[in-house]
Amino acid sequence: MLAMRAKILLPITILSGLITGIWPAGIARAESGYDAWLRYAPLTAAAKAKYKSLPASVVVLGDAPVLRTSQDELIRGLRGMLGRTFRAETKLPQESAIILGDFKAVREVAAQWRAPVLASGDGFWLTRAHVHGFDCIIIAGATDRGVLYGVFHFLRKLALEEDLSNLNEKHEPYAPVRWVNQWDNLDGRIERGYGGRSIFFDNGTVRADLSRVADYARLLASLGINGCVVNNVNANPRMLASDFLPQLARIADAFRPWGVQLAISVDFSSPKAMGGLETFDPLDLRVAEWWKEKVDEIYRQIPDFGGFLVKADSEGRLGPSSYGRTPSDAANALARALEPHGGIVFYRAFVYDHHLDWRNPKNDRARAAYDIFHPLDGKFDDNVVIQIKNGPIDFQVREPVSPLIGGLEKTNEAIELQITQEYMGQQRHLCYLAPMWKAVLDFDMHVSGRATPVKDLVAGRVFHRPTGGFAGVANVGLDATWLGNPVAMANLYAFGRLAWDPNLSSSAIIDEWTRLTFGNDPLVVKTVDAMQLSSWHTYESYTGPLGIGTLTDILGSHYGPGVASSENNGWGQWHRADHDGVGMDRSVATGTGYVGQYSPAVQKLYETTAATPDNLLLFFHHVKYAYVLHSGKTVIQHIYDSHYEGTQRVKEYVRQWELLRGHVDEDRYAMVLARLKYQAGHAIVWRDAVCNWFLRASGIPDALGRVGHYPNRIEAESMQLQGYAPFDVQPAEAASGGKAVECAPPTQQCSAEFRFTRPAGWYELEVQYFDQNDGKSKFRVLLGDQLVDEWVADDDLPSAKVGSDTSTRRCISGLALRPGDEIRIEGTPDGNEHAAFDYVEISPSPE
Ligand code: GCV
Repeated sequence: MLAMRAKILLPITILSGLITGIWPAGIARAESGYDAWLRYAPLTAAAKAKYKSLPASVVVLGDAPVLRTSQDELIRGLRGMLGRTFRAETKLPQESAIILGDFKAVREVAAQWRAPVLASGDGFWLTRAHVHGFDCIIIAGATDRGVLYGVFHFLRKLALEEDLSNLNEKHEPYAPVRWVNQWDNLDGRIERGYGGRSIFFDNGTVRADLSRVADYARLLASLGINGCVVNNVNANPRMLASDFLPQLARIADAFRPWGVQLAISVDFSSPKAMGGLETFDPLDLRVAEWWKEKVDEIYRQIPDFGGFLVKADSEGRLGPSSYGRTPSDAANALARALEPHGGIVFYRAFVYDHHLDWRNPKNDRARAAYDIFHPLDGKFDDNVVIQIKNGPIDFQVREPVSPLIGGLEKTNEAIELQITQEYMGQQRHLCYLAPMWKAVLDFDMHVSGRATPVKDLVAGRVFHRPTGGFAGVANVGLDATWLGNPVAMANLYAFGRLAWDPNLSSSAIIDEWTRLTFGNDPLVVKTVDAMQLSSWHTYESYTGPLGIGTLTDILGSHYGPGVASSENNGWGQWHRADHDGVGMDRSVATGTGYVGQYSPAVQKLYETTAATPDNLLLFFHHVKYAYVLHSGKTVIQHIYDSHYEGTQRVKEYVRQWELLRGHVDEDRYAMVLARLKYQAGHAIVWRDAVCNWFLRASGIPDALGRVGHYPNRIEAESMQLQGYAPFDVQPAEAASGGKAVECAPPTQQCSAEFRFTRPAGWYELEVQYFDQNDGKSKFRVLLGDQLVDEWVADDDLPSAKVGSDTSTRRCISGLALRPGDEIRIEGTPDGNEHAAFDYVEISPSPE
């Protein structure tokens, strides 16, 4: 009878959980990843007991939208974690309460309470005080936003099960600018977005349903992010059309309750492209007037509008150079229109010539930002911020800090970091970027011979600038996980936390994120923290080590390996690898002179090969393959070894994650496992492509004999083929042996067969096949007549070609094989995808 009751009760409990959002602790909720770090999952009984004496009422002092949001959010969070519905009050009750309000309002109800001195806006103070004789918790903000940030901080403390008994914490943001950028196009696609289509736009208009936008603003606010540029820097002039502005106003309405300011990217040629003028010369009075009227029109509809982001004279975008004008002429024209309303212009320093002559060894794209903007220092208005990518090239896996960050003393600046993993595995590869960002933010530029870390320069603290800070290119989309993978959300989280406080450590941030995202189970926390913390270095090892650049296909997807794609073109992402050596000579003495853009102390670090750290050697110097690193290894052997080590580490991530089965909800467990397995296969594609390319270029073999020797592989082209035909893959290193087989029309089905000749035992069989995005071909693997696996190649990888972007691995584990066994791969093509595959690898099953 009891057992029967339990059976009936459980579904009712779950059902009521669904209705109220309250879940009993210990029952794994179905989780899509949508709630990210704001899950407010039920705490354990022990933790709940700790918070038993929390006051039952939440009083908000004031009725501004952000304050109302603060109260709702606090009640929502407490209900989720503690399973209790706190009372919402607008007046002090005759009992203890949690009081929310700005400093002034709190002071009015609690005469003896003294507001702290906080240097900058949006700070908050969490404390306890006696109010009308009752012990109260006070969440007070310097601004309404500060109150909301205080609420999120308080809820985070609960989720992390921290002690609240001696609550007394003051926090304030490091810098005023803490913005995200989205590269969303009006048709709904997102440039370099890997989490689905735009949450803002579809088919040329703003979406009717903006509930996702409000949820995004909530995530942003929980980190203290206060602005969002909603459209691509490659901006569509239509953004400024009069009939479009009311649509943008709807986005601003969705942001407002969360204290997030709306901003937009603008096409600098808009006065001409959509404004009806014959010019967009920033010094032409008609153009200035046009911007002024347009900005006034915007503010009439969006009074809290944040400002403009501008990409001009870059990658084909029109800019002031069309009229012989400078970036300061351009930025100031816009800034003067925005200034009366308190708006800001973010002018991107990503200005360079992408038709550089690669034959000239003195040409260097890395020099461009400093060469262009440093001479203009002091010429920008005070409401202009120069937005500078962290490195001088373009979000590569490792770059030195952009010298321009130390090159502006009389100009506001913001650092642009990329959350979306354009060059870092596009959310299919685990790559936690906080350690990289920290290395940048903590780097001392030694400007004027004093300690000037990047975080202080961009925050405007060194030269006492009125504004500045942090911009993160987020590119979240409609995918339930926002970024396309739950573990990639650690990067959005880390960006927000660092923008608020760049002194936080990568490990403290990931520890918070893991616990908020997956719960406080020590095994989960330890495992996920360790994987995330090592993942950037892992990614670097099997892609582009030693500062060479990511080595990806820079002319296309920026995803799979494409070593040669950087060379012999005007884009300037050169690594200059040839038969003798590799790397760009950027020294002052013999190279492009780029090193001379740094302060003397930093120049000393990079000018000579002897001083340069190994991890940036090839960014700064051209050396022979036999050059011996500080580590004692030659450059070529380091390239080989790091690729093998990185690949091995990803394989271990799979094993480590598998230990979490049952400790993480099934849905996210499976999602992350699938991604890690994929990554383990794609890391091998990277390893082989890069190592074989350098083996061919250098002619120097791998001392450990691994590169070019794959004893466990059976190449598809060497199998007995029926219907399948071999072909050359371009570039050759994108396939094992340079060849693959395909089942081209009109053939409907093909097979490739081989005989197993090794001793009897348990084996893993891996099929390396190509999953293009223009078809869904089918594969079957048969052992004799027994079907041992089948699958559809239906992933949406970023290419329609057979190559390193699409090369994918399917692992069939635990097969009992006997000498003489016939193994057959059958492929059924679909659309333009011809069920191509590369090889089969058979290795003994791990113990
Ligand atoms: C939005 C890189 C990216 C482009 C991007 C550009 C930029 O080149 O590949 O997609 O354009 O940077 O930051 O403007």
